[in-house]
Amino acid sequence: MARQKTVITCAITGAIHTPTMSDALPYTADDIAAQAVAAAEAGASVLHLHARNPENGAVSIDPEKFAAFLPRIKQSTDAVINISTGGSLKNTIDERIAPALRFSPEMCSMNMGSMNFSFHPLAKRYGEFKFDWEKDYIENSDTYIFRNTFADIENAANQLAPHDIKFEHECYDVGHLYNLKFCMDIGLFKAPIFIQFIFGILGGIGPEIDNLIFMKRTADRLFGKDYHWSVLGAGGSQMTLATTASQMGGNVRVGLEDSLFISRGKLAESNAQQVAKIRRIVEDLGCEVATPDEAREMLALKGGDRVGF
Ligand code: KMH
Ligand code: ZN
Repeated sequence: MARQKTVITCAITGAIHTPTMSDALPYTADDIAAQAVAAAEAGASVLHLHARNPENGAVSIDPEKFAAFLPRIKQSTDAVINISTGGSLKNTIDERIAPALRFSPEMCSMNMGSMNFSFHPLAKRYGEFKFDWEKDYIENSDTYIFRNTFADIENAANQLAPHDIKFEHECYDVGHLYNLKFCMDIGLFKAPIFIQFIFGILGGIGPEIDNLIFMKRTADRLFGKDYHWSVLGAGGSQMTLATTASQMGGNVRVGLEDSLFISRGKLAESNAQQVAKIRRIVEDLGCEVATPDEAREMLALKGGDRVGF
């Protein structure tokens, strides 16, 4: 049987890293659009997008901020657009899904459980910050609860259902797979589902290969053949876990949202550089990278002509 091609998702900017940590982290609409297009040209078939305040790089879930770059990305690339619904640890689920409701993308994220979600240890690495908001934002992340209750998930799924959006089910620990199974059993999500196994977030499961095998085995037991999967390793585990996942038949996610580095201790110059690296590894090890249309077919997406931007 032919081996399934590998879908590379690139997560362009996210909500964890701040401008002080890397000059490459995009936060203006121009830079988000340019880096997204370059990542697609380098081999990413899915672009996972957050928005930021163009003045100071602060995280934003304002749909207007998405409006400043979505049409530009669509004009220049055929890649699948995936809009985050998890982009703030401080807002309600209704506020977080507003961009996806307004722009009706082919994909959006769906976070599958409530958890601690912290990056406060990063604060100690930087003496000075480019912008006022950064230090408190990072330090106070030890007080954040990333809220995704069953009621929140059901509310988001019901509001988004008419848009026929495929979810990137973000699972940060093994319990989240059981949450997802429960939600499928009550009819909230339909197969084939797409699961993003996430490793290395403080508050979630750690980035060991043993844990990847455990998550995969658990998902096999719960979902049988009715699912596709991808791996996101945060920080230093990004490339190792992506490489392992691709060799296990899974898909991969890279991007500056998840790691600012291209190799140990060396900052990445761009999102595209990370995509090019994982593409090279995947191809050298005998797999083929999926085009956007191949990703659409595999994940049963509605098509780029049915989005709202
Ligand atoms: N930042 C990642 C660890 C989302 O956007 O909904 C998870 C994420 C969540 O991408
Ligand atoms: Zn994200």
